[in-house]
Amino acid sequence: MKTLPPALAILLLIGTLSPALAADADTDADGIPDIAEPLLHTDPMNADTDGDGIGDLADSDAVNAPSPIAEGGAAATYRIGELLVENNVDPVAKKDAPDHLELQVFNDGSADLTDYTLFYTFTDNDSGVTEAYVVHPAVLIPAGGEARIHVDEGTMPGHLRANPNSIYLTSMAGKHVTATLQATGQAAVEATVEKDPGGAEQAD
Ligand SMILES: [Ca+2]
Ligand SMILES: [Ca+2]
Ligand SMILES: [Ca+2]
Repeated sequence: MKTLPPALAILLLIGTLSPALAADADTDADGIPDIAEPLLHTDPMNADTDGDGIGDLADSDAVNAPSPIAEGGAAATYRIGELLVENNVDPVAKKDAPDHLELQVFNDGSADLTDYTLFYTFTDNDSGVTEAYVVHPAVLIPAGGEARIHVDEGTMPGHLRANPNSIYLTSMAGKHVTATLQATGQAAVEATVEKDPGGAEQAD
């Protein structure tokens, strides 16, 4: 028997139980009602939550993108500095910020870095479940300088939208987190960090 993508199976179930709910709002127009996206751990505001090019409805693993990172390449002219997943600080307000993925990138090259891919993963230490996301941040990393990429509410420059139904936010377990960055033609650089158990905390 052919297995259905998880999204289709859930939609069929909801449609069977409640035809009215199945026709409910679908903000990102990906074919999955807003009310069903949390059940799939997908984002109601993103039609391709894991960024792998396959929409949430058809994606057999909608929050686990295959790695887009290529082997080899020229020596990287960039490197990852800090990789934070908790105890974030708002540098402007100098106050605690809600926990989120934050990546500091140094550009040791002579040209601004704009065309690069970020691949990040969360693995739940209790369940062993892994989520993986591909993003192409529109964040310029100046030649000889640095920039910070935030994955959170995504409303400010340098900030990308986080999936609100990710295990990063919904599981209380500790997590192993990886971030891999690659510019076209150059070797990838990777960093890892452990997130303590207790879930993602809001700022005090
Ligand atoms: Ca939707
Ligand atoms: Ca979606
Ligand atoms: Ca996808």
